[in-house]
Amino acid sequence: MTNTQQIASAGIAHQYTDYETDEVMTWCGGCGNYSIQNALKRALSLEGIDRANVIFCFDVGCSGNGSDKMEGYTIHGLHGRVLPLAAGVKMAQHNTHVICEAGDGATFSEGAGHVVHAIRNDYPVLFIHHDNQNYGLTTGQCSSLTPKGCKMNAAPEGNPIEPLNPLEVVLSLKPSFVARTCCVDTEHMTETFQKALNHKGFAFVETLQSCPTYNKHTTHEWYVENIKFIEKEFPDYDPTDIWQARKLVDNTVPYLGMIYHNPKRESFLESLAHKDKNDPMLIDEVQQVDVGNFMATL
Ligand SMILES: Cc1ncc(C[n+]2csc(CCOP(=O)(O)OP(=O)(O)O)c2C)c(N)n1
Ligand code: SF4
Ligand SMILES: [Mg+2]
Repeated sequence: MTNTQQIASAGIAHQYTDYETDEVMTWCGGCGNYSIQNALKRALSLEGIDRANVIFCFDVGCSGNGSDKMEGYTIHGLHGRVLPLAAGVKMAQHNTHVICEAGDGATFSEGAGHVVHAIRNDYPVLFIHHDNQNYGLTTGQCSSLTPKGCKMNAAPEGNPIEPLNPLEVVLSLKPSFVARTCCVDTEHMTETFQKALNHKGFAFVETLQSCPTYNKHTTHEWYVENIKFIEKEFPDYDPTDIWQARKLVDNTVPYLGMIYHNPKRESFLESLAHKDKNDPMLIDEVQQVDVGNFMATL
């Protein structure tokens, strides 16, 4: 059975596809965000995850504008601040899938401090990093991931600064799940998101994304020509070996696949197990309060 047939037989695909809206489509033609969102919907359908059991947390940016193109429980946070928001949602809703999406500007510039602590705490969240190597929504300025020398808005002579290597940063933080995929391969993205949805801790999915309007260096065509698959290139690659992972990402070749996985790490929720016997869990602290009288005074 093909993936498409499996999705149809899963019976819930319509939850992710039957969405009509009067909102104006704000993504440019050919933007990588379309296929990323499509792959995420496919992954959720294939995993049989009911839309009622998912909360989507979006950062600000073109990637964040996915929030009005998806029906379900969606929250649109502040720029660079979606990770603490998503962690808070998960603390209050342990049994709900929390999916968090943010751009490279949000993740490695404005919100760089938050990604450190999200990984350190291993919050059980699927994090999709939309890496288009620029500030798309604000019309193509350099982010901390724009390659040196690229001519961008506000840097017409070329970016003078060396970029960060996002996966070097992530791997230095002792993560539990790191994978890389790319918007030009829907099947690969779907499978990667499926794996990440089944991880019990923080799943960092580096998603290489084309931005045809402002990113003229790593284009859709460039990715099609340059992506390589870890499984094919390195049949003996061991994703549980952090040093192998660090060596793999110290490279400009966009190798796709499972880069690092530590299934033995105790997840954040497991580390809270002792609270069951002592304090209430956060979700138990939420009380229903009638605010009617208060509202009447406003
Ligand atoms: C704290 C803060 N700083 C700056 C902005 C302005 N701003 C909005 S979106 C954006 C760039 C978004 O880039 P990125 O996070 O990479 O997302 P993309 O649009 O590329 O998907 C900026 C600088 C803001 N809204 N809030
Ligand atoms: S500016 Fe770039 S990232 Fe934003 S919608 Fe257009 S193509 Fe996509
Ligand atoms: Mg960006």
